[in-house]
Amino acid sequence: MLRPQDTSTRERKSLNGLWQFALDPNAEGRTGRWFAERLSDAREMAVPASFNDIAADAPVRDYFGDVWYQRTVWVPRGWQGQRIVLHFESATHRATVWVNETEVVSHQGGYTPFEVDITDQVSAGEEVRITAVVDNTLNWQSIPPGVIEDTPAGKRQRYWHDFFNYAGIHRNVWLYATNPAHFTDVTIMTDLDGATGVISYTAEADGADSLESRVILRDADSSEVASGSGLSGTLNVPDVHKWAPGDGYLYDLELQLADGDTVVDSYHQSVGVRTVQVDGIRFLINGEPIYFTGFGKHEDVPVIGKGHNDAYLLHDFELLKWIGANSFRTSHYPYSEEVIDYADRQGIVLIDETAAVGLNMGLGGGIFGGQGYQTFSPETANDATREVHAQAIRELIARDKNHPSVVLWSIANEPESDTEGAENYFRPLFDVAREADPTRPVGFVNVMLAPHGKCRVSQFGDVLMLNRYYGWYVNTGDLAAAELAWEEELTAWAGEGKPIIITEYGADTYPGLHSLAAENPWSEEYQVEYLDMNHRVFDRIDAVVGEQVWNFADFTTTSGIMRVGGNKKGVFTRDRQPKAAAHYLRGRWRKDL
Ligand code: BDP
Repeated sequence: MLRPQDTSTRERKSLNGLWQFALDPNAEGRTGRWFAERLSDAREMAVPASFNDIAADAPVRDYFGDVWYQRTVWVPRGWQGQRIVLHFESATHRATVWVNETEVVSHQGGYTPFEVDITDQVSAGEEVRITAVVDNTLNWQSIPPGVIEDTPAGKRQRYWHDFFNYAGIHRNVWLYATNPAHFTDVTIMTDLDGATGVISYTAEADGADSLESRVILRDADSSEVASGSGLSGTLNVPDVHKWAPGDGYLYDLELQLADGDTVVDSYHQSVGVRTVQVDGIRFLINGEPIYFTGFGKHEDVPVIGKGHNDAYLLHDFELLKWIGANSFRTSHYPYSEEVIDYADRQGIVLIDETAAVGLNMGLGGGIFGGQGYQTFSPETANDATREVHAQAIRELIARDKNHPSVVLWSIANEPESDTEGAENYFRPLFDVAREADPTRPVGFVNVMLAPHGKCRVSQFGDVLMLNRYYGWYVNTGDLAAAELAWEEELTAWAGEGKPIIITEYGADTYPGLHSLAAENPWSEEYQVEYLDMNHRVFDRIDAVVGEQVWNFADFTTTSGIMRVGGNKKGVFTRDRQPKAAAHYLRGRWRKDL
């Protein structure tokens, strides 16, 4: 699938803005054909945004089930004879869409795009009604998983991940037009031959049999540097300007379908020329070792929840630069494509993660209450779940395969990984990822419950990604004991001979809470001491090639006795003010100061 864009032959119309919106607590809308007319009893809802925090209304915030979005749109009159497509960048966690009374598409998976050709349902110059029912419930066959339980107080949605189940239409919605003959996909792979960049491209097109296909590569100044013909080929760029961490240099590859001198479809794909490789315990970009500095993040801001917002995007990247971070992980789901594009342009390195989080019934007894389920079983996470998970991996890679910023796929966060069930579940998923992308390393994020010697899934990964909380969940307040225990475990992992990225370490910190006794958890001083202890350990172990603090900013999660107004492990507060740890990290990461 290609991202909608405006080009000399393509045109988009944004459907962002205010839509009609209605909850459907009795699940009547589908059988009652709510799509067939204007939604009754509707309020207005912002798109893109999570719906949860917009209304001052607890039933909206905690709602689970179907919600309905509806709006009308005029199909531009100039689109006569064009192929017209309706495109959602995401709908969390699944959606079915109608154009007028015709059902046109369904999609599951809350963080990847879907689209449908609606040429036959619409006419240029006429108004159409678009209705989407979005269902945010989580079950054992969704990624992430969850369960709806009957309680004396009514039905409750439970899930096992530590962030709020924000839902709705979180990203852009587009109507766009192309020529009936058009490109449908392109895959770029890049390599280096000395100072020459080697770009291989493979495009796919529909209705293009009698057309000529060609490509033009331009540098950042729009000067042509190479060209080719055919749906696939290789371009060489002498003295290439490589994409590298901190240097988000991008070329533009224009794909053209031409009928003689007439270009009928033009699509622009940005290209960063770089290589990624794992070599023993080193992680190499362009043959040079990288040490990852940065964070696990969330898409999480006041009022709009997980809705994409350009201002926060820019501000967060400013803060990354300020603090000296070269990378982050899209914990715990694929982020908006705007984020990935911007990372490409800023030279920020990404670990790109699926939404497979919370597949672990061993976790969180104290945080989320006893679980009472077995993670992998015919009744819980089963073969059908694995197929949904496989599809989530394929859709993530299909969406993000051409982004130079993405250097490593994370297929899950902290799943159960110390059982035979886990091994059987995950082995084929690594194959799915490698088949979808033979060029990037693949891994998953290991949890503290499956330490070295117990984990049965790490053997499949190219890189070890570890989340550890020595000095927080264990050895709380005793950093000396934590340091010894942590170094012992990490030394054992180092014996695997793979690069290790510490993808989470962190301490909840209430901003403004200070303590002279530095070993007083929740204080700003403790967060600094805790991080410093971790860094002493990392610096003693060669195989550690990265440190990503949990978390960039405080974020909203489910309520619980271990959370005070959300998860407070942020180095910045939710409104992006620095805690003491931010200044400490800046001192460690900004080598230029
Ligand atoms: C890890 C999870 C992360 C949590 C974090 C924490 O990967 O989502 O928010 O711990 O406890 O288990 O803060």
